[in-house]
Amino acid sequence: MDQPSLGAYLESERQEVEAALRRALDEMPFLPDWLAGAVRQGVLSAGKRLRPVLCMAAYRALGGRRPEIVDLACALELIHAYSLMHDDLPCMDDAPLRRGLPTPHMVHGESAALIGGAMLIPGAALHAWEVSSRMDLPDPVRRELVRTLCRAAGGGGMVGGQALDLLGEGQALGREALDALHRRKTGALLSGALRMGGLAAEGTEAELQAIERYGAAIGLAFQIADDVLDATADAAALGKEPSDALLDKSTYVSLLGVEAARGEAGALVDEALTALREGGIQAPALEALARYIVERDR
Ligand code: GRG
Repeated sequence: MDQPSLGAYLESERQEVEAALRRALDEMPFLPDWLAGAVRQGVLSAGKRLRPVLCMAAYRALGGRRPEIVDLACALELIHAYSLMHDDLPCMDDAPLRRGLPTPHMVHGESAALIGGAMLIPGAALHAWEVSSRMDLPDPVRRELVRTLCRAAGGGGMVGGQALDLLGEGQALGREALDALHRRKTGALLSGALRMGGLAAEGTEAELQAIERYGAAIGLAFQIADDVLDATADAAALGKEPSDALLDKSTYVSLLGVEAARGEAGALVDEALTALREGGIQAPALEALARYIVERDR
């Protein structure tokens, strides 16, 4: 896929995801007015929608054709949205800016960002459960979808990674510790997104393994690219304040330097593409997404 086609593809996927996110919020069983502002901003402000896009790409690569996949994929974005709302709170990164806007707690108050974010966690699991029923997926597949989402988001995944991240502030982490942290904090949800797409398409075990190998590699590549952007881009381009140095965090840039970090990210993209090839998965969208993840400018 060339650059203009990738741009058009990402834009059309983003629009489809955002329409589905609006539907997901409309279906929330209880969203009082005082929480709705924070939740709507957390979910609907201008994100890249990478996790649902990866999920949909994996689904289609393995032969899935149901249009409801976008609704299923939104469960991942609901988890991602809560994680950003909580990550920005004063007791976490204390961030003033996200996606070019003052953060949800700055606009709507800390209680609304905290409770609204918390509401999205079970909301996402419930959403995945209900959409998978509308997709007529067999019960074992539905259970595995929700299990994959919860495992990726939980202590063994994103939240566990966040805990390691907080513990690591002010310490010089080595490569192994940094990889272990980011495989959880960022990688688990990205790779869970791919597994969910593969599961919904009812892919074979070998296909799921290949798609997860791809996911693990691009998950780490994403974080390395994020560290490079944090060190090299300014707040206007990023839509958020660069924060790693401020919070005294170990990063791939502090460990390797910008050029070597870029090299590592490139090598991980090659690893991801090899996983697809060796798994016999022909997927121009997944190939283009792997490259986009390290070449993006925000
Ligand atoms: C507070 C109970 C409690 C738990 C904390 C907040 C949290 C759980 C985990 C956060 C981990 C986290 C923020 C991971 C994401 C890291 C990351 C690189 C986010 C940016 O993702 P993009 O670039 O963002 O996809 P957009 O804005 O495009 O969606």
